[in-house]
Amino acid sequence: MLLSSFISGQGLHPLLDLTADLIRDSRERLIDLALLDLDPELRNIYKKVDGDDLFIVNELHQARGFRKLHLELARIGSSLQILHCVFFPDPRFDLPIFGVDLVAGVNGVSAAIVDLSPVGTDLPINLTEKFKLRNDFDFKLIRELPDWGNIFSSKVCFIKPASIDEEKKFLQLTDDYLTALISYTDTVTPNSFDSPLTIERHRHQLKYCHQQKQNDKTRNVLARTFSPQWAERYIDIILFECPPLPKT
Ligand code: BLA
Repeated sequence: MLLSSFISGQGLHPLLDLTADLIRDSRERLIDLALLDLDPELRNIYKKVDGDDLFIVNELHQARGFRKLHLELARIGSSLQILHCVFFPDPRFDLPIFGVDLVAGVNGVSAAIVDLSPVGTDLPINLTEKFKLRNDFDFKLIRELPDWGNIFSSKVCFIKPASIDEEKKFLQLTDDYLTALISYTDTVTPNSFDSPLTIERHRHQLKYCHQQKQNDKTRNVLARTFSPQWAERYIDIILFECPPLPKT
């Protein structure tokens, strides 16, 4: 498979393909969207293993309200496809962390999770009420969160889609969360870097990254395909890096 066709989405499971389109379209609505620098070696990763083409494609941006918008599409192993996306807020803004992870194998999507994760005790009430975010999801196969998943909100949806209709419903939910977050972002005015509120939100982002790093399923897949050292570095500097707060 050509890298160009992979980037454009061809050869991906339709739910991953449509979710990537949705994320890219939503990202375009953010103010001051700009590309973030990334080592070219980590932007497009390609490897051939036992005749299989492996790709990881990373897109990294920033925007008003967000220190890092990360979308990753990966084909790892002969049949595993992954969409990973996290919008990390600028801690000066009272915004939750948007995250979505889709894992597809030979038997379709096995894991689909989407959340707006709090960076305080709970999600901002103005966000949940104004946008009527609900959590009475109607999916057949609700999956149980692992122990490290205590970072997610009460609005988290973690399922194995049971049909194409359920895949569409999950895509709609992802759209609802992104639309709510982006509209809400425009209404938020930032605090200063040294505000106790900013420091507390930064602490929650550190915790989010720390907990996500406990996900051995991600680590094992990367370690098997590349190497344990490579996997550790990739998780630390691309997936869940959380730099210290700037002084000004
Ligand atoms: C599960 N993540 C998984 C699984 C794999 C990966 C193989 C198991 C699938 C299954 O149980 O059906 C692999 N995910 C990856 C890899 C990358 C990735 C290799 O993103 C990146 C290169 N994970 C996230 C984010 C969330 C997340 C942002 O990266 C949530 C917003 C959640 N993934 C998540 C959860 C599980 C999972 C909760 C289930 C873990 C478990 O059941 O123990």
